Amino acid sequence: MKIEGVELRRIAMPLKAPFRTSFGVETDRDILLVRVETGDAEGWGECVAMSEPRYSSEHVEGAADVLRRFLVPALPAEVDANTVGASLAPFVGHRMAKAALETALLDAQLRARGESFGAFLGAVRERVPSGVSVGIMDSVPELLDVVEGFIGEGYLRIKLKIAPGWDVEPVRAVRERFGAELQLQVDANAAYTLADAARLRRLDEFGLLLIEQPLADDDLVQHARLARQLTTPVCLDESIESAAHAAAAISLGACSVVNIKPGRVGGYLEARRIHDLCRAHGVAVWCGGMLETGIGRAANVALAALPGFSLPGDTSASSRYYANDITAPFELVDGHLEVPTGPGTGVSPVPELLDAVTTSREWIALRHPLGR
Ligand code: OSB
Ligand code: MG
Repeated sequence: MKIEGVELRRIAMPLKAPFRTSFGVETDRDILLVRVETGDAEGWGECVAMSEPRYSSEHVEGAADVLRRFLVPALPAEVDANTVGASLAPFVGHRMAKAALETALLDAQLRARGESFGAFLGAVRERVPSGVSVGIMDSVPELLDVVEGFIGEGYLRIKLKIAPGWDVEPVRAVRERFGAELQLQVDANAAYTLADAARLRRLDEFGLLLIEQPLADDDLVQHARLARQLTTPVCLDESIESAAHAAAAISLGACSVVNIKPGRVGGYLEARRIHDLCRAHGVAVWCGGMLETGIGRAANVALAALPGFSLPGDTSASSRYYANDITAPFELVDGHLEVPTGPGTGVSPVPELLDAVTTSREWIALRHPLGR
């Protein structure tokens, strides 16, 4: 596949409601979209880097910079999305930027041959169960109202963001109000240390599906120690940036569940490798989210249809995030999202909707000397 050029497009997407976590509050997403143009097709990738490096070291402006200066210029004249990772590997890190580019290339390649992401990745389901990630609220009554709304919409699992000072009480309140049958889990985004083990043990009585990333991203050893002190299964998010990290976490006993986010691990191919590895080791996986538009969501939903995804993902409907998505909205039907079946991701931005939220565009033409 010959690439004519790559467009970096920035869009501003106001969230319907502020999303508060232990690392900050998000009100408007500043999102980088990558579009590649080939002779036969175009392909889209959504970069999940956030505007500030608080969830991870990447941020949107840094991702745009590394794409324009290093990753796009490193593309060979003849690109195969399956092997392009090797051309990007000399540049350390920047997995979210790499993921966006590789996804756009994969999308173009699959569109050109009429194959869907789901078929390519190995999806075994036509629809995937959806959970919803609920941010930190100002009060427990407000939280209960929000959770009640999501349950009413049909979400099959609730994830509560927690932080020191917002953990046992909100979890207890949700359990008391909605009962033991509610599939419930928590996400700390690395807000605790091993010194908080006694506090975290108090969550054991609530029958949670899992606790996500209680400790620092670079602390697999301490996660293993913590896991031995809890009955709640430990799930890792921030700590798992590659299949190698997943292998290390599994062999240390640092987790028994993995949240797979394709952006965090450098793309869908690495995400599939992590899925395969976890499956072989009996480690459950589920598909995380980064407040994506329909572009990123479509590919996530395809990934979540692989056989090892045994828990509902943070694959919520478009309406959970945005009043107006840039694609046809993903809708919740019986608590599930349908896996797109069209070529590539199966979705495209609606030009007028996309233009209305675009804040900048940059075209990077690919020049290969001597027709290389
Ligand atoms: O830790 O899973 C996380 C959103 C942004 C950054 C990190 C996380 C999240 C979420 C929301 O929990 C997931 C979603 O609904 O997209
Ligand atoms: Mg998380």
